[in-house]
Amino acid sequence: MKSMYPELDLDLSFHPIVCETPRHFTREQIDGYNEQGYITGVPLFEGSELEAVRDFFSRSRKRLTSYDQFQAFHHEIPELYDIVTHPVTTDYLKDLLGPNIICHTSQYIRKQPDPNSSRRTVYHQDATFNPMDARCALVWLAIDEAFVENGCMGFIPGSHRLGVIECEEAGHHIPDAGRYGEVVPIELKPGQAVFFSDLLIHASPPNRTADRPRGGFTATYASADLVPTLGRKKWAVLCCGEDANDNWQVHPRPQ
Ligand SMILES: O=C(O)CCC(=O)C(=O)O
Repeated sequence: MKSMYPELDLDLSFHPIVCETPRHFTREQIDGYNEQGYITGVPLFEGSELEAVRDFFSRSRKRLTSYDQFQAFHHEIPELYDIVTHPVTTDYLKDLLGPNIICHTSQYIRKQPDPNSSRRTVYHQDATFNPMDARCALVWLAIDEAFVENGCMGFIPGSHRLGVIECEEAGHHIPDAGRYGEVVPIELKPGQAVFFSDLLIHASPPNRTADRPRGGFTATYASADLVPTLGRKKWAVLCCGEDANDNWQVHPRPQ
């Protein structure tokens, strides 16, 4: 399979970012996104703001499923709403997606330390999960320090330019992903993020440390002008600008 929605006529090819005058990323970073599919080491949260974010995820552990993750609560939980709509993040995103931006998906994964762990995230492309053209940008925010031994993300640079690749039903796994290039580990300090294309092939290995949890929060963003083609509106949070064509079922900030 190539998409969860084979019945939809989706454009699942990469369209390079055209940004005449980047205001937050540098021109080199935008060119890097087009060439490699990502921009890493972006500082989003620092100081007391970072402490508050880490404290929120620490308090939210009760929400974790048996897979050590929880999904799509950013329209229900004020703290998550505030994280996905934070102006530092959305300012960067404006260079990639334009002035009107929604966030339609989010996910927190806390990889628990376990020297015997086999819990990996298999190689996949996020565009295969979405009922829309491949125009989304993901932001993966490190809640804890993320490094190779505790299961940081691994990217195959340039793989986004291949479009969607045949994958298995289970986890949308791309077998033998190594044939598409060498994996680059994305090591990050808490509060730093990596921005990446929904077509980039990525995965993360198990956390085999004894005592270093690896929490990471991913949010998926798109231009509000992108139309989700499900035959009905998909819910989203409006992060900046407007949804002028009423494409999304926009949720207000939860109280
Ligand atoms: O946090 C992880 O280890 C995996 C996240 C991921 O693959 C994704 O958000 O698409």
